[in-house]
Amino acid sequence: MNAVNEKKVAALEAVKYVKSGMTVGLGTGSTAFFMIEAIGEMVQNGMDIKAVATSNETEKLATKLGINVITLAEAKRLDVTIDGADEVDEDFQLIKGGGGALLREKIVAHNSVLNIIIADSSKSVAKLGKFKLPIETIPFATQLIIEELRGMGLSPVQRKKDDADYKTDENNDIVDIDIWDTDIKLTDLEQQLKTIPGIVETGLFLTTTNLVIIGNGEKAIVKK
Ligand code: ABF
Repeated sequence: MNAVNEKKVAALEAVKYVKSGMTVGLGTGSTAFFMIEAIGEMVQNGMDIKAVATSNETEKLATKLGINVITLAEAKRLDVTIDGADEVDEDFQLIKGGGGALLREKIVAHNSVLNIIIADSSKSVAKLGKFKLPIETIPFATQLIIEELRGMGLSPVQRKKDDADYKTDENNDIVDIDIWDTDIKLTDLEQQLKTIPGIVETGLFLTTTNLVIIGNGEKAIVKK
């Protein structure tokens, strides 16, 4: 079973948790794409939901599919958020941000009652870090932050897109770091990074997730 089908399988299982009248957080990325498509169909069939998008790309897709997209301020609290991940471990700790949406994704997750992560089987890992950890930084500080991260032995690389600096929806930079060889506890690493002025957010989602749905072949494995 290829990854695309596994993404679909996970997405279709996750949307079972969406009920009429709910306010739903819509994630970003290719797995979230299938979830948003499925919710679009549910709306076409009369389901009444409001949605908050975690990126401009997701907002565009959801609006095109006829989903009622509102702002986070209008939503206040979300009933359920469904999102992808780059890596998920057995303790539901995630690396996110490969798609550059980590800041809004973490804000939406923080304001959601139930957070569901959907992924194909390749994202399920024993240890986080094979995927480089994205860090969102304020452009004013990015170069000095890179120096400081280099001094911590984290091999920072500023993300590029078409030879220019990649910019997030908030017009910030992304710096990808290598945490594979660090033996720092992830919670301590998150704390250390967040004390560096100019680092807005990290792609470590250590405590936000309630449910993980992994597409494995034809099956959706639901982990609570
Ligand atoms: C988004 O989904 C990002 O945080 C994460 O990097 C990405 C995973 O993308 P995909 O589903 O395309 O593998 O939430």
